[in-house]
Amino acid sequence: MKTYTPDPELRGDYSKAAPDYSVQQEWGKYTPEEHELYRRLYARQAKLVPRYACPEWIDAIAGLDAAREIPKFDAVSRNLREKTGWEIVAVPGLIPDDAFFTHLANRRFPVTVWLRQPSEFDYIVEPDVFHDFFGHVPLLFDRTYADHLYEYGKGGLKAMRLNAVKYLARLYWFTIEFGLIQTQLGIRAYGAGLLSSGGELRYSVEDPKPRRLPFDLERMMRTEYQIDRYQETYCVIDSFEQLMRETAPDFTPIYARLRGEKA
Ligand code: HBI
Ligand code: FE
Repeated sequence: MKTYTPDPELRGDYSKAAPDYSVQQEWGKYTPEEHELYRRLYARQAKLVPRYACPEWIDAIAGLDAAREIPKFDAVSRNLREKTGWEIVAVPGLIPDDAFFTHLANRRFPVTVWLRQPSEFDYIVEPDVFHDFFGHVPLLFDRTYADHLYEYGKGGLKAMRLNAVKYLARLYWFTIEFGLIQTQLGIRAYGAGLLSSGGELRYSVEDPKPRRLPFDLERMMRTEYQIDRYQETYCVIDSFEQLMRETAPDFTPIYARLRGEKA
């Protein structure tokens, strides 16, 4: 088995992680200050999401009772298992691609246990529990989105064998992290990086500056992304069914083409 040396800059305690990188959430160890910070993050986003989040996300968060304190993953997992067969698995932070994809391919979504510092209220580079939970978990209650993410996990393991994770990661970035969706109410956000952001959520939906392009798989896979500023380009899907349908084909010839090989 490959050993994983976390980037020395990565936060989180990897020393107690199981081989699949799971840890205990140890909910009792969160401090009152952490619950308070989480509550403030939640309250800020709660003012924005009615106008900017997609309906599926809004419907799901209502059933989660996640506004008061950092949620207990076990309780949410019980609920989620019933609805879509998914569960949450606690992780120390970013984990290697193979571990990440393997969890998704088993309908387990890795959620970081630690919360950002108060000084990072507006911006954080790495995913923390607020981003992972608030941004990603509600949509796991949507059957089509949940099925897509399961397929993505399987596609990730395949992309590793084909040495093409770079291309697949771009798809994830422009959809699961920063995706927009066309709805009857106009364009809304479903990407977790948007839903958990104090500034970019409104920007992505409303600001005239960024480009909002229709779904184009190869274009996404060709496009490098910036992790440290608002996106210049967003991809707008028509529906989660479209996302599922357009990502169903075998990507092997596309990867070959992108590498400049003959398909
Ligand atoms: N680990 N915890 C965590 N969360 C992620 O979103 C994540 C990860 N490891 C790898 C990874 N994402 C990406 O490289 C893949 O989506 C491509
Ligand atoms: Fe994320």
